[in-house]
Amino acid sequence: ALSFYQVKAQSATEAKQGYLSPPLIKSIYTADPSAHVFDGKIYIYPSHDIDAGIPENDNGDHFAMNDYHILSMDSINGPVTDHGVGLAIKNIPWAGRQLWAPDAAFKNGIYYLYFPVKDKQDVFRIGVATSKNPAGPFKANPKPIAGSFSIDPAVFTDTDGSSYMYFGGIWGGQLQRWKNGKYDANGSKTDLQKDDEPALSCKVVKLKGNMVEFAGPVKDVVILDSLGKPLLGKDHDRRFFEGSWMHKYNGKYYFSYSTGDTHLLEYAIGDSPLGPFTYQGVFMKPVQGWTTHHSIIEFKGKWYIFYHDTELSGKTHLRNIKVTELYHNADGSIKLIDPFGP
Ligand code: FUB
Repeated sequence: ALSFYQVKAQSATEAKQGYLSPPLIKSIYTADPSAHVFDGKIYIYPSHDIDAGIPENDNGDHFAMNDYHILSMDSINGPVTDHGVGLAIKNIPWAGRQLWAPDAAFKNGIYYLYFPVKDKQDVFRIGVATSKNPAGPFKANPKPIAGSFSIDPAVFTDTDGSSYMYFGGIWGGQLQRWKNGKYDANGSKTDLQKDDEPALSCKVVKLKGNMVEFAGPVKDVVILDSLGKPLLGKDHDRRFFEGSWMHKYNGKYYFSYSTGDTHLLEYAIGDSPLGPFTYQGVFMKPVQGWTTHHSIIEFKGKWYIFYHDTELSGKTHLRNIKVTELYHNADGSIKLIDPFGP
């Protein structure tokens, strides 16, 4: 059997040759692109992949990143500027290892960079760093956000100015080890291991106006199927794994995520940023590489998805970010994207 983080059908050797889009930057490896429009320009907050010489394992230890580079673009097909190191692990007082997928937000003249990293006890927490410049450099707060855990923060600010953080990831992201509200170091390495019970949910929490604290309790992002039933643990083709994102379109809230071991990007729609959400389907087929992680923005009247694959390296931990247009159909559904398209 293939190992956990091994690339399957979409491996470098088996991948089809034609790619829908080219890498946005070739000088460094980048992944997990969280894109935002700040000051009329696109800023991208990706992971900065490196080869730390750590063998692939089921825990994702080979994703051993040490810093973030912030990128920007004036236009979708224009040049990409690398603003250099925006935050380094050595400047995060509480960090141990593995700077994983970040996100950013803006409020009242301050930019916020949210990042997951393992603390010195090897437990993933979410930290926050601030800057007056969207390109950084960012200064990390001395402690992680109180009450935070797991990985992949995605911060969405609604039209009423309220901000919400979605976060979590199972398997190497440790979400399953928090099932009783406390970290269980001896807990499952994968998921709840209860196939016929509801799958673990992504988490959501409202942020205080200061953007650095949770305003209330952490809640489940409930995804129901068309019959109103929760997705089950065995439903690896549909259940949440990691890499959440929220966008609002025509007054509806689109919660999107990766199914991880089945390598799909999927979405669910709700009437509130807190859910519940109704499962809709796949909107992006598997990319080359094990992980798939995206963000969605509107820019100058069009919608775009930023994503990654492994076109440059063929290695699952050395990824490169890409962008392509995303279309909402007349009925509100998202048109399926094939990364080897058109
Ligand atoms: O980049 C490290 C991890 O891989 C991210 O946090 C996940 O979403 C996956 O892309």
